[in-house]
Amino acid sequence: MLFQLSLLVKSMNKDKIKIINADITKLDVDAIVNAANQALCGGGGVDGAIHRAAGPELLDVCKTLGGCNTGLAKRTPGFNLAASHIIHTVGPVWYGGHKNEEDLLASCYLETLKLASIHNVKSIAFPAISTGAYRFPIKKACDIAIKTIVEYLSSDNQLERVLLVCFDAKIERQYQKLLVIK
Ligand code: AR6
Repeated sequence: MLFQLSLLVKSMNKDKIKIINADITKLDVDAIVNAANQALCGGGGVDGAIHRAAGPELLDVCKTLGGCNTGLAKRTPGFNLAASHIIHTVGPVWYGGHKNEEDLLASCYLETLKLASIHNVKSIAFPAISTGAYRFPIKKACDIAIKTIVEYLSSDNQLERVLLVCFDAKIERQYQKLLVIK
């Protein structure tokens, strides 16, 4: 699996994907992705950080969106952020792998990328969705993130830069293993 992914990554335009250690709220990209909950009402982790940095208008707009199902995505403006767009996606809670969690996580990345394309986004930053409060195993989550992004990029000409934002050394190491570029 790891080997296949590495080959796949090597066969595409690798420069488009970058792994960075950063606070996602500080990034100057067209869109940042929020690992939200179904109510889209703010929370802890990256969701809390994004709401604090974007300002209270974000919650006001989120409240009008009617929530978001797991595996889907909704867009708001970035308000006080440098990013023009926030794409809120709801990752699955990990229940041991018997509740379609892997497909739902892949769907988060895919639906987010599709929505980004609709809004003409050229640069986007993803946190490691579901790997915090939702307890998705890190290796599986990183595999799914990279595989889904790489597949999407292979048929998309619009996105120029995808940042995989790490807040945790284990996640950074896992992404680095998958994106070995020699
Ligand atoms: N920048 C980048 N990544 C971050 C940041 C940040 N500022 N803060 C945390 N992370 P989590 P989930 C990383 O728990 O697992 C919320 O309460 C973090 O290290 O934010 O999808 C929501 O409202 C981890 O790798 O999201 C939901 O209820 C990753 O972001 C629930 O948590 C995701 O961790 C969603 O849980």
